[in-house]
Amino acid sequence: MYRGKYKLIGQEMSMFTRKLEAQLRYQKVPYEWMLKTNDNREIIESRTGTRFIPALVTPDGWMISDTISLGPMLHSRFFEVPVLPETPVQRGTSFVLEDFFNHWYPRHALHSRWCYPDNVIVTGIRFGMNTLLGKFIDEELDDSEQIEVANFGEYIHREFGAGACEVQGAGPEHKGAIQSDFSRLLRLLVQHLSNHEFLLGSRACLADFALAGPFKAHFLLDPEPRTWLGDDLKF
Ligand SMILES: N[C@@H](CCC(=O)N[C@@H](CS)C(=O)NCC(=O)O)C(=O)O
Repeated sequence: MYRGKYKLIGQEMSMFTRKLEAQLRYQKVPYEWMLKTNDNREIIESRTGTRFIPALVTPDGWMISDTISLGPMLHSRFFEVPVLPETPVQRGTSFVLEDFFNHWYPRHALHSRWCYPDNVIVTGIRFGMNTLLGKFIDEELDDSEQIEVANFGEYIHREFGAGACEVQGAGPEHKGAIQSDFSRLLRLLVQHLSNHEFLLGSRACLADFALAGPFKAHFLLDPEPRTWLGDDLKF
């Protein structure tokens, strides 16, 4: 009944879109991407009831948002690849860690994206590709498209980025605290993942996807946080 193709609606630079993508990939859910753009924004938001991404379209015709509830739903639907641990302690730990990654790392993600002018330029072009042109970030741009996206970073920084950093306590004045907290995370991860394949052992759980999201959408993609990765994660 639930077999068939799913659709992941979101954007490539969104940590929660990448979180859901990680789960879809791990569970081998058949899916395709649909970028949320200025042209389809209204119709998507009228169905999901929210401006937040991602949303998931299911083969049975739902369009649902919020990875917090989508995670367990996909766990049940694709039970051959479970992503909720069986024991109560591990299951509880997975939810606690998922919540922590969802709510703590947006600070580092927002700060590293919007508080460094060179990063704003690069990331703005990528946002413009997804939002204005409906293109993926590895696609080519012609001359007029390049002009269209050139100053989009400045626009999103003004309309969203600067304010979001302030609300999250992640503005330029928090540079030292955020960078040192990020180094601590990296040290712990390198130490843990040198002995374990995933956060809670040999299988991924919801917390792993919540960790993968900000790395894929921000820390491994944006030029600024890539310089924070240090020797252990040079690539
Ligand atoms: N609880 C939601 C959070 C989703 C979320 O915060 N998405 C961000 C993008 S990564 C968003 O849509 N932000 C839009 C905004 O703040 O206006 C989930 O887990 O899916």
